[in-house]
Amino acid sequence: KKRIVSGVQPTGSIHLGNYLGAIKNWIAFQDTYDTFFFIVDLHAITLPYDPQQLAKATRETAAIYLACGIDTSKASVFLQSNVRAHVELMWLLSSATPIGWLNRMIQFKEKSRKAGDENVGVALLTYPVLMASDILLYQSDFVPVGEDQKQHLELTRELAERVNYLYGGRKWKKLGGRGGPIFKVPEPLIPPAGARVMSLTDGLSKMSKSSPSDQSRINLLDSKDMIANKIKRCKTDSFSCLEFDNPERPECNNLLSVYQLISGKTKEEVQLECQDMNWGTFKSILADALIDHLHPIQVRYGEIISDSAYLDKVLDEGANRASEVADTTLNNVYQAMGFLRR
Ligand code: AQP
Repeated sequence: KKRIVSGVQPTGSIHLGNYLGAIKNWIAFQDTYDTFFFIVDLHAITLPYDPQQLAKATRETAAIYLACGIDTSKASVFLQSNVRAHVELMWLLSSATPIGWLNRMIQFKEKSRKAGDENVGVALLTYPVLMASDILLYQSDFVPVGEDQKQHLELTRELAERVNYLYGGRKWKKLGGRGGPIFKVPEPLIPPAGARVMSLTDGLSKMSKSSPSDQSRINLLDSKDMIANKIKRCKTDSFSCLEFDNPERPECNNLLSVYQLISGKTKEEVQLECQDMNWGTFKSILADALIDHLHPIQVRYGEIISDSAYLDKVLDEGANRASEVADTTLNNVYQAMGFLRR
């Protein structure tokens, strides 16, 4: 089976964008691929954060994965920080990463500009090296990536090739290794069109955990009333019918796309069903569809989060399974780079 790894940061509450753009796709992947889904808690400390919030969000995110339908008999679910190899490999990879590669990262430039110099730690710059470690440890074939992570995956690929060139092949064989490439070079898996969910208050920016306005997103755990209220108040326009793909109507395109993804209908079906509706009618249909879709997830979430022994057991087992694969890769890298092992 080909392998896929992916994760979400526990930096806030999981929203509809994380669900439609990532977690929901994972459910389909777990039947076809060998899947590793982790909660990327180590990435969540690259900007100033509250430790209590991190602990809470980490458990919540794990419970949400399971509530959404990640099946631990098929997928490995674990916390990134529970598999020590992630940080260890990161150090080894850092030595092979030219600093210029990191300085060029758009996300670093944007986030550091926003955060201000005082708040920018070294980890914000080296974040892509940890991400490379997350992926390369598992010899992943594919990594699902949104637009904003494409540049980081490209760096991962370049780094894999560089390490293979510097330390792999005959040089590694001379050190007692099997020779050949150390890392598999992963391919991006571009998610289905329409999976970029935009803010409810501005159709041109993406729905995001870090937006200060809770009105801008539907959180997966929002109550029925909150969902209805957010959809009722979300930004629309004054055109008379509803349509996809009109660049002058980003909010309309976004809300129709969300309805399409949540209802499981095709774009054509949604277009036909909704084109003559006014905003009031459509909004109430959309709110109901969201509430109906999220309700069973929220019920399962309630059961899982209140059973901490179960959640701990799942995460323990996931970390053990992941460590087996990760440690094999890590030991190979140590050997190829010339370290003597106990
Ligand atoms: N709006 C979105 N539409 C579709 N997919 C999205 N993802 C995030 N936002 C949307 C996808 O969710 C996965 C996990 O993302 P992450 O936790 O690594 O952080 P992020 O991409 O930076 O997402 P957020 O929630 O918007 O966080 P902040 O506010 O910190 O930037 C990824 O697969 C991502 O593509």
